[in-house]
Amino acid sequence: MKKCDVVIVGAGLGGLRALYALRQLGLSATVIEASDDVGGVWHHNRYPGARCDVESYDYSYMFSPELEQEWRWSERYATQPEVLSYIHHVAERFNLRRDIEFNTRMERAKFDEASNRWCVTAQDGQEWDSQYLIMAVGQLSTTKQPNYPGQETFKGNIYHSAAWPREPISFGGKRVGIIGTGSSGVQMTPVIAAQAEHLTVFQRSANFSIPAANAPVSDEEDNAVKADYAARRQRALNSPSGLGFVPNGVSALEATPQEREAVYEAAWNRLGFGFALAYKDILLDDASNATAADFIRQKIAQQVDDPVTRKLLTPEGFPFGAKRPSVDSNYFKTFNRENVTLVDIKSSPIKDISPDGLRTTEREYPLDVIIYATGFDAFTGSLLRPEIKGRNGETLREKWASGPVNYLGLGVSGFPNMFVLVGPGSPSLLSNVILSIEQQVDWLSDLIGFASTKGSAAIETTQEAELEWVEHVNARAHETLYPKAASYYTGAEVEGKPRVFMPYSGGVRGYRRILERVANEEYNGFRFF
Ligand code: N01
Repeated sequence: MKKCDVVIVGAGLGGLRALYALRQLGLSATVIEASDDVGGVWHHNRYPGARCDVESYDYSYMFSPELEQEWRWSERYATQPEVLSYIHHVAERFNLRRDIEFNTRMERAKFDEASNRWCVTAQDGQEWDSQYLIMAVGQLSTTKQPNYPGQETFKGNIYHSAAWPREPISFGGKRVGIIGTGSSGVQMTPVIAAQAEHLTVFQRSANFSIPAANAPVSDEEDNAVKADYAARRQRALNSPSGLGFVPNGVSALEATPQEREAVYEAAWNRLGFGFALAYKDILLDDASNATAADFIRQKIAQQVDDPVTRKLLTPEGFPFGAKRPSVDSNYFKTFNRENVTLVDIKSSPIKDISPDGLRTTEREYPLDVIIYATGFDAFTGSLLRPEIKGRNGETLREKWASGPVNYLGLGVSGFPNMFVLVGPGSPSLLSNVILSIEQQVDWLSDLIGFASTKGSAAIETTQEAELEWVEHVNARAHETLYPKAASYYTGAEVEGKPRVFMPYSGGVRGYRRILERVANEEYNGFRFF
């Protein structure tokens, strides 16, 4: 058994940042990573058209001013290969690989109450004895794989967007079917449509999507951002979502229809995701939200020629933004192409897959390639896959049987010295995740430093603090419109999953203030022993 201070699970953006920070603290850390390289979701999601929908300058680490200055982003929204090469650069630049065990999937971990240490076991039998366990496994890393009858008989290839092969796939001359129209489906549709002989998109629910307004980054723009990077970071840290967009302080209902139209038009043409902040109450008030949703529906209508397809692509029945909207490049217009068909699988669901294609309850679609863009078992999928045993042998699966409970999203009572990065109960997927990672990792390093100064072997969340936090997360969620959609924020993406609102909707600034207060109160809500 190998001994170290910290085992970090996952070598994505979170795990790498945690490794860097804990080394700075003088701790010995080992990262275990199931795949053969760094990058997490950016390593796996290689589908055509994959790109970040947070602006590159904001979707990057802020811990190293030199890195900030030297890295040159080529586009406003970086492609997957560019984000991945950035992550590789970081891993090399800070010499992180030497502490990463690749091809090593965590199978279980057990807390030993006598020594206050974790025993972490990998699938291949390797074991680590560590004081701390940090789960940096990602929120969107356990794929949701449909299991249609007959899929094993399909003569062509079936791919999942998040388990994409490394070698390029040629769609030329092929009849391709995409199942799923979330961000992944929306990003790949225009790119595959331009290559395939025919593309059929199987849609269960339409969602809102905002144009990315992507553009190359000019030298002038690059210089301007870098001259003022610290201020840009401050804006991001002080914004609700960590994206740097300062929300318009006005209610959508206070504006005249003409003013609203102008504000929405400007946001539509430039802000991408930030469209939701065009007015302060779009995500809070049904009537305000309806003004934004109507504007987007009009925009969709203007882009789609065929009335039946247009209606199908128009989202209805839930507020804009309550389900994560997509950010797209020419998604809706793609359905005007002769070689693209949209199929409504809500009214005629997929029945099975045959050797030659896919059958809905209505008809058969001959296909050469099928793509599942069906998403993930979000937030808890990867946390609950391994068996994690805390105090008294209770597993995390048992503890979270009715949904995740934790304190600040970070600590779980009964699981001393275990911390979760950007998981449920934290701003996580409601924020610029990389900023949230840095916020949590720096705070966690201080917490661990504090425990070590006190001479404590263990840090554990109290049950009272945990209960209060869960109530607070719920209360904040119910001040918003988020719970009004069946989304992966609420556990609706997986049948049988507990239906609770998972991320913290109080914003990264609000969250940071809470973290600061807790730290100033000598980490109120944690006990040290
Ligand atoms: O997954 P999703 P995603 N049969 O869950 C449908 C991030 N991301 O991979 O809505 C038929 O959003 C499902 O339909 P419905 C981002 O946070 C970021 O697209 O459940 N259809 C839906 O249409 C994003 O939100 C980037 O009715 C089925 C789709 O599949 C998150 O990842 C890029 C089905 C799943 O959509 C997830 O996005 C891409 C079934 N059995 C993704 N099961 C960036 O740019 C599901 N669907 C950073």
